[in-house]
Amino acid sequence: MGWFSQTLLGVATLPGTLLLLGSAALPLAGRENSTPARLGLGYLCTNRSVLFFGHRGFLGFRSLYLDEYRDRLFIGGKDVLYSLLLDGASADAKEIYWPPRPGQTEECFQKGKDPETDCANYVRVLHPYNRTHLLACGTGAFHPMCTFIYVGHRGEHTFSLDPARVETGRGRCPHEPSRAFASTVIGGELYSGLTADFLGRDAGVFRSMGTRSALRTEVDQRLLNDPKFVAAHLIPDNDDWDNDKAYFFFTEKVVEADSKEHAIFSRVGRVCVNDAGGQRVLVNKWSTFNKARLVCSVPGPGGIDTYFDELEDVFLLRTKDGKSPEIYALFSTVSHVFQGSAVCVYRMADIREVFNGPFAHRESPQHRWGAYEGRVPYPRPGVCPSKTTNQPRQQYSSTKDFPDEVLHFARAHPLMYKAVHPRHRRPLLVKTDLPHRLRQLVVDRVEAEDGHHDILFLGTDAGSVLKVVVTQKTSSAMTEEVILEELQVFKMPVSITQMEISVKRQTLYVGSSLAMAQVRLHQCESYGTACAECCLARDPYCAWDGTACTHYQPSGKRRHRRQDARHSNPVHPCLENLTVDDFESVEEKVLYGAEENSTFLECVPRSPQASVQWFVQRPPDEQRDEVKTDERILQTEHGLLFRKLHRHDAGIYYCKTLEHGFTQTVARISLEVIASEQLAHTFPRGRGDGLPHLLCPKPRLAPQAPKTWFKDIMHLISSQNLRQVEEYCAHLWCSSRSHHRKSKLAQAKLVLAGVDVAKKGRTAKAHSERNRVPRQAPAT
Ligand SMILES: *[C@@H]1O[C@H](CO)[C@@H](O)[C@H](O)[C@H]1NC(C)=O
Ligand SMILES: *[C@@H]1O[C@H](CO)[C@@H](O)[C@H](O)[C@H]1NC(C)=O
Ligand SMILES: *[C@@H]1O[C@H](CO)[C@@H](O)[C@H](O)[C@H]1NC(C)=O
Ligand SMILES: CC(=O)N[C@H]1CO[C@H](CO)[C@@H](O)[C@@H]1O
Repeated sequence: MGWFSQTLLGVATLPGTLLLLGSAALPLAGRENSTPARLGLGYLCTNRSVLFFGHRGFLGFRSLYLDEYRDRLFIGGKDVLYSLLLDGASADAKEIYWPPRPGQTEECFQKGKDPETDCANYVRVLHPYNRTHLLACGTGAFHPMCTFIYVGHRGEHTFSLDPARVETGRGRCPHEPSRAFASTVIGGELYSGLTADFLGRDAGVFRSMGTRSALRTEVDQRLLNDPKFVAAHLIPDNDDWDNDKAYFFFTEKVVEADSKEHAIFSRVGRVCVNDAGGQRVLVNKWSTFNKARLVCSVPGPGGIDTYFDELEDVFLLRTKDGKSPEIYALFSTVSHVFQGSAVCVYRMADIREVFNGPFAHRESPQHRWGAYEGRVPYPRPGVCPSKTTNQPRQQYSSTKDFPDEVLHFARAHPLMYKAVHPRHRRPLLVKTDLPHRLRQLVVDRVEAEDGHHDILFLGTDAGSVLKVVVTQKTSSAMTEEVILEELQVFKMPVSITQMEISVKRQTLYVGSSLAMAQVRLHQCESYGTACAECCLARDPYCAWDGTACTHYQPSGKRRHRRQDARHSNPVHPCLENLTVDDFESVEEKVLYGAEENSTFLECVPRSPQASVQWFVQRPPDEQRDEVKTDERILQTEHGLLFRKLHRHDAGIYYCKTLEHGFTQTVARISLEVIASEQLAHTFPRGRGDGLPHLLCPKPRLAPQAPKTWFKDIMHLISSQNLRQVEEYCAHLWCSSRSHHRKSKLAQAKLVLAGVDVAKKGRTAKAHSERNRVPRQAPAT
């Protein structure tokens, strides 16, 4: 047991509308015409991802630490911890069983918690602690506990827990298995933002472990009002360690809003790492805590902005010096009007400027909030004690030396007056009318032929990950984004709760409560076998190397790489191979249709932006004519549907796609029409009233498909739900692989050849379709 390679299904439908910045719905000045998203889809049944369910088949995944130094992946789950070698086989996984302490499960149950879901030890904290140990904390059946895990030095694979060294986890780890919280280890101390009591009311920012006395925020709604913590990070200010600060990203209920419109705001809060609390005031409490609002909004008509106030996730794109990471934040709306998500990017310089700016102030709860304009005591609250504050005349070497006046002011003015606005004052990405919510965000900055691109991986609450490339237009601050892929990582529609990226390994680690998945960042060969297709995919990870679409490495030796992520214009990079008379270049498939019955010639372009044209050649005629459609012959998104086949429909059908001047024949189908008289002989009575038919396109490696029945397909098509057809096919192909020997039924003459058109991977989630797949031919 351990890692399971699994099918990764591309999803056929375009996932919602991508609003380019300032689209019609949310207009912005100076917008450019939007380019529709192009989906580059993975193969139908390839194993691009590998799943780990743990040794008991259910992981209860809660935490993850990717250790690129030791080349290991540490996972915290329900009563369990794992250590996996990143390059090793699953057999190498080491496990530590870590259940609640004796008696805790019963106590948890007696206090009215659910024994199945709550009364276990969910490992929620997993951080590197020092050179040999990790810090791990678990909920301990609503009785949090922490311990150190010995993981050894680099090159070793040891993994052990000393049960004698388990200590309390209160203020370090939540009681609940799933309540939002954030933590990080800085200098052997744990910084955490959470609710620290059984009832989930005592919210605060805590510091514990290490040798200094523990600190926390005071219980005061002005400081934190029902917060939901999302992330915690150390971000140094400058080279002086004394100025190091821990930043917390969270949402909370609003106290300062003058209007009642927004009940929740997103915040960035920070404390000095060397905060020691006050001497007479704020004893063992933070004396340097400040917070500011994080704004992510889109200007709308009539000056009414659309706000994305619910912070979902934060990703730090680290710079070399570590002081100015770019902060990518994923938000969703809590508005009743529409559902949507947005990604905003913040610069540390802007965040610091807000913290250096005026404090928010109001005389009394009846007054309005304004900027504090009086005298601010020295050292200014929020400033860390350092060489600057520790001058011969004013010796403030610790927050314990700060005058009471400073601490009183700090306590009364935790909030900054100005809000932090994102780069360019607008989101990088806005997505609305999505079928599911975006929960997690990871960013990879990729060097490509034409400069760098930000690739966003967005984890949904439906087990999938969207891969989106955001490109800065050279001429302006405008951005353009393209959804490259939607990867269905988990078959069940579970929420993705954590994602980590290894650029070194070109792998994404995706966690949901069920399992943990490793997913390759790219699969360039899936974009097709032509230069133009590779370029049209616009995936900065991929480029045409002269013979195939392969992973692009900027340092690679190959000179003549062709790629165009910025413009999606294949004409430029793939000039010589554009206009090809390739009518005969694809393999011909034979399809039999019964006269007077309906039949379907499938052809799905690899890109939804391509337009499709059908041509037919009716022997002995040499000429290819464009197929004329009418109410009998319909051109659908997925192919040509003959509602009632005539004898004269027989011929060779060509499906050609056109995109950005790039034309390509993607299917060549020879349609033979079986006359009604003939048909009566071929089908013995009782074999069904339909024509066995393979509508589903065959993936490359798939074996012969089991027999499916035309009736089922027609039923699905007539239900107007082509997505169902996709799902049906996905299930058919992905589930039939192991059974294929048996299913090589003596194929009757009329079991028709599959239409092996270019439908690579263009399929959908199969999970919900289990019950719909007929095991046998339907009875008549
Ligand atoms: C799936 O991955 C495994 C391990 O990487 C490999 O051995 C196997 O051949 C792959 N299967 C396919 C169909 O690519
Ligand atoms: C790491 O921390 C643990 C727990 O405090 C301690 O036992 C161990 O000696 C430390 N190791 C090093 C190398 O400092
Ligand atoms: C064009 O096609 C030729 C022959 O098929 C091939 O050798 C060459 O590499 C192709 N060039 C590009 C840019 O795709
Ligand atoms: C599947 C289907 O529509 N089958 C029909 C084919 O045509 C014959 C008569 O021409 C019908 O009896 C079948 O039901």
